[in-house]
Amino acid sequence: MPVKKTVSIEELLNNSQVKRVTDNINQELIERRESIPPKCNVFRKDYTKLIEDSNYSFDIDKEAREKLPGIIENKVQKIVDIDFPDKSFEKEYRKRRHIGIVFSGGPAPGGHNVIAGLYDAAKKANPDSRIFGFLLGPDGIIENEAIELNDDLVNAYRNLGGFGMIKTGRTKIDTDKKMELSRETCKQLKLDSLVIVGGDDSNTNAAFLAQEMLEDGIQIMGVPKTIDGDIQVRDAGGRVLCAMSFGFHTAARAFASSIGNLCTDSSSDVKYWHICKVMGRVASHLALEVALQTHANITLIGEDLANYIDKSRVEKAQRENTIDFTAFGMTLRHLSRIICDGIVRRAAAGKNYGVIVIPEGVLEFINEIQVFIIKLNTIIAEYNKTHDTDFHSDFQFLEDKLEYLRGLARRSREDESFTVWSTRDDDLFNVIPAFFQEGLLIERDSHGNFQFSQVETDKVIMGLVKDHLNTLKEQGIYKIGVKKAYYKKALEKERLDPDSFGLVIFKNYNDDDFLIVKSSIVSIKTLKKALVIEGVIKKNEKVPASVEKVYLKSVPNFKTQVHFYGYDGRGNDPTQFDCNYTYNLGLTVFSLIANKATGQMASIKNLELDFSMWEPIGIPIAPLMHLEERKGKLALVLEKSIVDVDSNSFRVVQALREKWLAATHGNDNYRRPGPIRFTGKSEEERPITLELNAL
Ligand code: FBP
Repeated sequence: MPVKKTVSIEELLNNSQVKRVTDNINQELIERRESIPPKCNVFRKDYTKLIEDSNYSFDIDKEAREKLPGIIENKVQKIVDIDFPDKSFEKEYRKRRHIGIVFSGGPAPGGHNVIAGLYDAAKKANPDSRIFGFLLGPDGIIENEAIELNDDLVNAYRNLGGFGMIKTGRTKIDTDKKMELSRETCKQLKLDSLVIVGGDDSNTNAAFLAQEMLEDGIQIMGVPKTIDGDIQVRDAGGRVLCAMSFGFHTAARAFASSIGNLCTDSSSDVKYWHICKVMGRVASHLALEVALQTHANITLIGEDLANYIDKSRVEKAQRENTIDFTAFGMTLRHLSRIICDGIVRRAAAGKNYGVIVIPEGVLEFINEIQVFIIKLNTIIAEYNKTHDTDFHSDFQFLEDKLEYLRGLARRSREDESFTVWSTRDDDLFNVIPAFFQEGLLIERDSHGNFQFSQVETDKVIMGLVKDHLNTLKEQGIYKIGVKKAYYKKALEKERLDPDSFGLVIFKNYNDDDFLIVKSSIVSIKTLKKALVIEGVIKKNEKVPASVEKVYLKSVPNFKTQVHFYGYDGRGNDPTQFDCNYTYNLGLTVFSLIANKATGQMASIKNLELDFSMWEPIGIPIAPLMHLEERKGKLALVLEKSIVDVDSNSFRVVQALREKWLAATHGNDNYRRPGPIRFTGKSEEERPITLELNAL
């Protein structure tokens, strides 16, 4: 026998094939880095100018007018190209600039292309212009931690996901001190302009910085980023100015690709319900898009639950001449009942498996939970303000926090005017499972937002679902339908008469193809009892093996697999749509800068249409601001856009819900979105919600 020579590990690692397959650089990466997204028509020429479009109007908040006087009169700006600029325009456009850019908040696929678009446009206008990337988010501005971007760095990240080039952070520039330090940094770097790529809070920050730095002549621009898809801007007349933040499409497609695979797996081994929590701090846009992409059996949409009215309760109250306030808005208990109903109906059709999509922010729309969140936000903010310390550092353990709340409840008994935490609140809070109490009390993020991604929303809901399913099982309501043909074959094999047994065991023996065991039969004992009473077997006889086997097939075992889709999709490399969208947002930002705008957010209209119809614009941020409760007090912020239950996309999902639940004998109606592809014709073009809503 020939002796096999073992190669040394050094030799192995030096082997060219080993080197090739273990290299960090693979083909997909090479293709992504080399690809330059197409430019919108207006950017094909060397110069662009801005035209104010006064057709758009906004309902301006009084507070915004007072706080942001320098930018409140900003208008929507349409970007148009120019062939022959005059000398002074050309000089201004091509002047040597220092531009800073920062990522703020959670990563969203496409951010690097915003930088690439801005960098390409700025360097094209003047190769001596310098672009600085602030490191680790707004902290980089406050602490003057920045790097100068160059070709190598920008080229290394073209069309790639994440915010790895300069990283990100969630710090908010929300104090005079931080504002002053930021201004200092901008002056030290001699910045002409600063671009903030972020969500609603970061664009809010951009507006305040724009106002603050107006007299320094430093222009501040925002770029709408967030996978949550909740920056959607319309004017007062409802005309769409920004249909979707960037990163949404990629994240939704990434989630849908994995959840679509779960639909395939689930309908193959037919034994699991897959519970998929998907990101979206508040709004359910991502869950809605996932529903459209995958046709999962059950998708909860928070905004839909908030609108829920229990008609039977309303009618009962009307009959009694009273008002039942608890009839408005969904409760956790009722929600679990709705999910159970879907599970039980599918089981009856022989499908004790499926896929449920739960948006991470769903609890925000459950009235009873919302009340707790608001109350606890206020309590924590009040505590921090009065004690000038941090609630979470002072009360590190759950028991300490609960004790503090108990103290507040006692205070409410002594002082009628103290209503923020009553004895009733305390009692209700104490019946919540400890892990959920802990979840509701977790540290708020730096913007004072409740961090839904840290709460096991799915565990809360599914805990109730499991409990109720057990009850339904005991009551003989939750049963798996057994195919009649299978039943007959099994009994005939044992030479038994299927009809005489069937009429005793099943409630629908003569009417259906899927047989449901009678609700009175919940064990082998009760099965035998029924057969004996009807005289099909004798008292001293055993239940025939085939009958027992069929019965056991009808007994459901509710098995779940729990998944969280969030950070994975957020880190995905961008879809073609997001690559093109973000690169052109970068070009848009430069056009706004070169045309002396400030306090504007870059946007592209007509995203739902063919690329040739995309229209870059600047949206004034200040007129979009309104007052909202943050950290226990009212603050001017950009409004988050939640799912509109009157929108086409929601109405379509609502109308197809029953079909996708597929609680019938036929096949499931899953859709296979497949993976995100960078190249190839089959790549999905744009979010389905976007297309539907634009119809
Ligand atoms: P942004 O709004 O900053 O883009 O972040 C959105 C998000 O991904 C949410 O979907 C999620 O709830 C949250 O960030 C998670 O935050 P963190 O990254 O701090 O865990």
